[in-house]
Amino acid sequence: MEGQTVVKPVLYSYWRSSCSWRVRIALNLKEIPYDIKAVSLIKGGGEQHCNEYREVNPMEQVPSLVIDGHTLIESLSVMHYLEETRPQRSLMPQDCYKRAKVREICEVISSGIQPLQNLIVLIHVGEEKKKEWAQHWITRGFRAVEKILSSVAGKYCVGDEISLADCCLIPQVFNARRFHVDLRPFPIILRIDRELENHPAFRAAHPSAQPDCPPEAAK
Ligand SMILES: N[C@@H](CCC(=O)N[C@@H](CS)C(=O)NCC(=O)O)C(=O)O
Repeated sequence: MEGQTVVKPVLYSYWRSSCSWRVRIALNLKEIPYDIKAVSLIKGGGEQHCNEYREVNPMEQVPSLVIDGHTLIESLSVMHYLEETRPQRSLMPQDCYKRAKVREICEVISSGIQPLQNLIVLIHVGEEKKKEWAQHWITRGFRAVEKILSSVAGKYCVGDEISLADCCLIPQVFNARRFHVDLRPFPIILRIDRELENHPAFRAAHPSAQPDCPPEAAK
């Protein structure tokens, strides 16, 4: 793009946020360079609630992505924007049925699991009950994901190509482990997690590799 200054996208992200992690994976897979602006979900009651950040993301959540002169929120919507504007290394299959299954897995995770174990909900549930609560909802959602995968998984969630479904699944497995969910009933989920744990794009997006990861949690 001669004569045009290419501005690097900026991702508002928190190291342990699974939704930020989804977008980090997609950016890495598509080899889009980006800068990170860390938003601590913990410090001072959560920087996501400060006035300045509310202007960026009225839901007071991460991630948000500033790209092409726009500010975008909602991880799935952001990943679809990347897919539509940067088709290199496609993260959606060509086949319509497979595309539907990718969206289905993304929805089960992003609407049916993650919101129920999100920080703001766990604070409301209370310290005493939060582990059991998170385990219940993650297990319930993973039962559905495992069932869907049993008919569509190949090497990855849908067939043998990495898709947006994998971008959503891997961070959710990390959260499941954080809450000590018994993952033994989910052999396909575990196999895909193992398949992708050493993939460079996934490794670089891992919480432990983030600039705001506290030293005690860094690998
Ligand atoms: N649907 C949103 C959910 C975003 C979300 O829940 N983000 C979490 C971190 S993974 C957050 O910012 N939580 C802050 C809070 O609960 O106060 C998306 O996919 O981007």
